[in-house]
Amino acid sequence: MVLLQRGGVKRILQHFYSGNHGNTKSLLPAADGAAGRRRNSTAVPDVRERTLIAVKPDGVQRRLVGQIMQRFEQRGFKLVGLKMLQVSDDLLSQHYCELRTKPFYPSLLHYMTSGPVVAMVWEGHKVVQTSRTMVGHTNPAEALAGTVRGDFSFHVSRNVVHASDSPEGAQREIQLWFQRKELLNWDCCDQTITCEL
Ligand code: IDP
Ligand code: MG
Repeated sequence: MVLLQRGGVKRILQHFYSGNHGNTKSLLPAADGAAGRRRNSTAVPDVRERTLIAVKPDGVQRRLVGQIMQRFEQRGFKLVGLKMLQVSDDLLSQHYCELRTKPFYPSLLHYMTSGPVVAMVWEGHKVVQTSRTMVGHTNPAEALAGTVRGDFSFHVSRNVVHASDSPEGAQREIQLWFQRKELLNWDCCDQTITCEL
């Protein structure tokens, strides 16, 4: 067995964090050189991507909140915002501004204000794209089994959950639904296990 001196271990860690190790690129920011200190969060911004997920009134009424949250936790994403609210018409009209001219818009507003919604912000590598895959097709009749909509719904008018559709859209929606102080920056203790090789 080879015993590594302290300096040697440090050099090897720096080598790995800097990405100079073939195909095994770290998803976390570069090390700052001091053991135990927080790493520079600007090196790989991708792990800080955020998305808005909301359990719609039908999902809350059907007590699906726990199962839906569990899927995001299980996937390894980090919860950074969570609240239950009765959504206002004003918030919804901004949230769904692109759908204002659709024939189903009035019934969509009625549906979304029919009871409480549980809104969440999840953070992680490619969380927007991955969440859309996990949530499934807008129309549950087209959604694959294994997706939230594919497992818990069958009609587009009651599709259980919302997920932002792009990083830009997510940013806009998060600002709409959450105040800055309602979002927490915290270190997940399993981060190096889920994000690094
Ligand atoms: P998305 O939720 O998958 O992003 P969007 O096209 O953005 O889908 O539509 C927003 C929401 O409007 C849907 O999740 C669904 O609740 C509702 N919606 C979309 N299309 C229809 C429809 O044809 N009939 C009724 N409701 C619809
Ligand atoms: Mg949408």
